[in-house]
Amino acid sequence: AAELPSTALSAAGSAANAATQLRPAFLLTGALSRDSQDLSGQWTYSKDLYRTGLTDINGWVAKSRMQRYRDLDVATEEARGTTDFYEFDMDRGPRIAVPGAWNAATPEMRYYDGLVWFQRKFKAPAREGERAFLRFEAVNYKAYVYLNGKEIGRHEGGFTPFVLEVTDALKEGDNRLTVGVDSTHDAQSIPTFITDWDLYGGITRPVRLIRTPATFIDDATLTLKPDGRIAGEVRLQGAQAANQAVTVAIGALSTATARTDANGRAVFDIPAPAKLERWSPDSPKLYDVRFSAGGDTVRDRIGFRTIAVKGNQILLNGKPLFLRGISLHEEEFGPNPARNMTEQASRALLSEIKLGLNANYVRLSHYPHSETTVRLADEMGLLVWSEIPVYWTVDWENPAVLRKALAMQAETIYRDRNRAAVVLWSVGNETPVSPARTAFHGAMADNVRALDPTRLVSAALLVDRHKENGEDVTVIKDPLVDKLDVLAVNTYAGWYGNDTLDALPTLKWKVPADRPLILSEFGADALAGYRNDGMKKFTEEYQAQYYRKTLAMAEKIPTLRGLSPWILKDFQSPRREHPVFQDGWNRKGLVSETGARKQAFGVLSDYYRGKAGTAP
Ligand code: GCB
Repeated sequence: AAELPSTALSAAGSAANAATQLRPAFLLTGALSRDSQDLSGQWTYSKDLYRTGLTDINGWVAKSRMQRYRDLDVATEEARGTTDFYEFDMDRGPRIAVPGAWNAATPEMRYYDGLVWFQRKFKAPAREGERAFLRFEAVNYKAYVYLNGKEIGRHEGGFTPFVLEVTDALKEGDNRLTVGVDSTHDAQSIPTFITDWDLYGGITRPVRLIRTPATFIDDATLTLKPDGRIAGEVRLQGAQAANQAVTVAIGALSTATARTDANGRAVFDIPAPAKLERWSPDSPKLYDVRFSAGGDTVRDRIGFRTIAVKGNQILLNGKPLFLRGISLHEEEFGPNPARNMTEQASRALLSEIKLGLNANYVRLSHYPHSETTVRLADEMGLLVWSEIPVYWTVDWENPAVLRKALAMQAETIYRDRNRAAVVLWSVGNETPVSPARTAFHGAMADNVRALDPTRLVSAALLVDRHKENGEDVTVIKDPLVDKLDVLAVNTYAGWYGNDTLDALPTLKWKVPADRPLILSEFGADALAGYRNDGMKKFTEEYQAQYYRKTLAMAEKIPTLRGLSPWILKDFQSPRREHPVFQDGWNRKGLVSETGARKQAFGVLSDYYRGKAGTAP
């Protein structure tokens, strides 16, 4: 979906069809193993709050004097004494580190929400017969990409990668890359303009210039089948893509060859390797895999495991599993975060989860996290729940919005489907039940299954609490459950309501007996260091006791197969403006934004230590 999605797709449309339509023109899934030029570093930027660089108000404003993407050096033009007039100069603009959100660039940029132009120059030596692509790992939220003054493509969606071919636009020597980034969210964006986290703007993840041979491997994937065989698919693009021999080598385990069809697609069905070591959180074995075809090779490190649901059990490699997890937003460190997920930051967060909390699972909320994080989860042994930000309210009736959601889902699945860690695709979070919303999510669930039948589908649902014969009963009243493999609910009894904490273990849960359930969220705010035994909200004591009581409640749900409480770290949220306790931060973290562990951290860590190794 390198283009802004435009064609409407009816919610009733065939999912398999949708899956084919949703394949982006280029994926370059093996990008990280390829010959590439990292365009990270200092770029210049120019604010454009009125979007003058993009709009021409009936010719009233001469657009050319505002077009930041023009291939010219304004200072040189001025020195030449031109009569043309420019109201920008990208070369002399302020500097900013890419990747990274602009919010940390200067105090005035912290709350800037709108269009910003970014530019950098780079040299690209000509390479005969090769193709060139720009791969953006994420631009939040819309991107308008120009190379040497020419529009190369656009993209919508702040957390997924996109690839644009630049073979013809690239020049020998200096190239001028300009990217307009619009962070504005509206009623038709995903997410919309209301969330409970900070909507950062900018080129938030790395950008690379990638070279490939004329015919190249665009996509290559392997999965372990339930019978122990390994299924694979490789897609070539280019003039020589048809009828090519493709080879895959899985470490020293196995080598297989297949030929591409007329569309450049080769499929593999590899006999069960005798000595396959399966991937699991306890033993996150990854194999070095090499795919080659013609003159092209891509590498990946792939783990092999199965995931399934049987009755109300979740089975990993055929064995019942309890998901000892936590929810996670991307890193926000200190008072002026830029949300740039470095490998070091990601490793520190995942270590705190795996080693500090004794967890085997992480909910990567509420959007696809960086590729670095998902790859580290593979390497370190943490199962992953992955979601796209179809969150709270979305314009359910609008086919164009559905199409955006499906495209975003497809980009996520194509990016991560070689990651053994990822076991659950979620199609939504806390969306109020209505027929239009259920049809929307249903289409998403069908789309996920068409794109990836090997993983489980879930959604974080709202619960319904009512009195039944004098008892306080919690149920899931949501027709979407029919579309899900694993039920998941967010519950905040004891925090947002008036429940006393002692009441929590007495609440009755009436949930389907034949389906696994996860508590995808529960949590309470605490300001790190605020201590008081009087069980006041926002104290560490209250949060710790809330965890004890909620865990006692959870123990009584017979189909409970996992937990991902809300949340590892305090995170910025413009909705949270209590001046004493919040000050712009959601305080439900088990650690503060600077990493200080609160009392509840120990409660959950002890609980998970006790649970480790015990099947439900
Ligand atoms: C939720 C949302 C999450 C919020 C959390 C809260 O249910 O899914 O994004 O941050 O509650 O703190 O209220």
